[in-house]
Amino acid sequence: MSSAQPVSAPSSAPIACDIFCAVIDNFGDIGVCWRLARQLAHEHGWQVRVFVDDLHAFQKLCPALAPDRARQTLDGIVIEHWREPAHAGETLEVADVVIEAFACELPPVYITAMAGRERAPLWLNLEYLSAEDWVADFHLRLSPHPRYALSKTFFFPGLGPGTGGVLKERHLDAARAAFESSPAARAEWWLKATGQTPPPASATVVSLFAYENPAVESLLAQWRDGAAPVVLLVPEGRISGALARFFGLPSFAAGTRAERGNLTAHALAFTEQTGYDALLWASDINFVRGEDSFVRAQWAAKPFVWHIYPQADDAHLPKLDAALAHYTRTLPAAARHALERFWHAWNGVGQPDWAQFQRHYPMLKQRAAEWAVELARVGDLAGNLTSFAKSQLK
Ligand code: TRH
Repeated sequence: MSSAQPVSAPSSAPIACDIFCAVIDNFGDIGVCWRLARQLAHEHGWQVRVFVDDLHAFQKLCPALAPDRARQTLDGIVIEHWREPAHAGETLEVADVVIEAFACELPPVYITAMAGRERAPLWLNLEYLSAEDWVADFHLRLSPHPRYALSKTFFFPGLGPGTGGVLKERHLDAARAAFESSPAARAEWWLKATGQTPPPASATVVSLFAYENPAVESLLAQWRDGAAPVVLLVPEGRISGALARFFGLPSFAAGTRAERGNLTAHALAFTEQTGYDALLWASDINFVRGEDSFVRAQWAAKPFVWHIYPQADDAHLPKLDAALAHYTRTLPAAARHALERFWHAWNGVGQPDWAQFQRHYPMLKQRAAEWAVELARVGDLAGNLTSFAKSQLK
């Protein structure tokens, strides 16, 4: 767990910030909130408190957390177990900046206290990430409260100019460069994650973090029967059952290693959040899902395949295409189509064609590196959020 010191100490008292997070499912809600909390505290010197309703999901990302404690401090951040919708901590000290993550609805008692505060806090609704064009128009729009003299500002993450951007720690590129340039770091990572030495350069290393996916069986078979070796790294989770079925095993729990034809697969333990990036750096291609791992794959600057969070009525498909439009913008048509087809197949439309995807690998790799530079121009979300907050709190 990092314990970085604030790099830019604020000139006066630190800005106090409360983040409210309701875990809908999986790890993305708390994953995004915890990453943001750490950046606000460690990079911007804010005094952060996180209210979260599911400490068990949180503990998976942050094993140092005690899931039975109502209040604790970790990494300089106060964590409150948000036990019921009305709960708002022992005291009603309203922060300067209040972040309502993903429209989770603040406790009514807290909103009343916000309205009663001598100076109204800055109230931000942090939205889910979408790459769609409308996001830039809605970013920073205000929504006045129907009863109180309070307004909520919509803060939209995004992949394009005029949006809030996505989270990126200041140290991230340096950490990646250090890992990638150190054979010792790589060897140490492989030993810890798989108990093995790193595979030879002739193997394609693939990390696989996904929801249950009907396309996985076909893909596993293509890897098994392919001309070149594939080494698959699978953190324990929702896709593990499909791996077990494919290999005829009772389970595919952490520590399992299985081999068929040209495919070797390792089941990995789910690591704490700060350890996840190294898995992306150690791989040639990353399968990611949801929101936070999708962003991390972009910063890893390797070709990746996104399993988007499925929504009713296929509402997620335009979002998938909007992300593809950004990511593939400068790719030649053949490589762009191969990537589009593969992403679509991985999200239920068509069949994945690994050989076609692989053919364009060098081009996709180059684009992944360029895209990471382009995306960084939108600015880091925590930095964009703190600049906005400072402009409002002046
Ligand atoms: O877990 P996700 O699917 O999360 C979500 C939720 O479903 C949420 O409700 C939805 O709205 C959102 O997606 C869009 O995927 P995500 O966002 O990638 O979060 C996973 C987190 O888990 C991320 O912070 C990385 C972390 N992680 C680890 O800490 N260790 C690991 O070993 C792995 C594989 C992931």
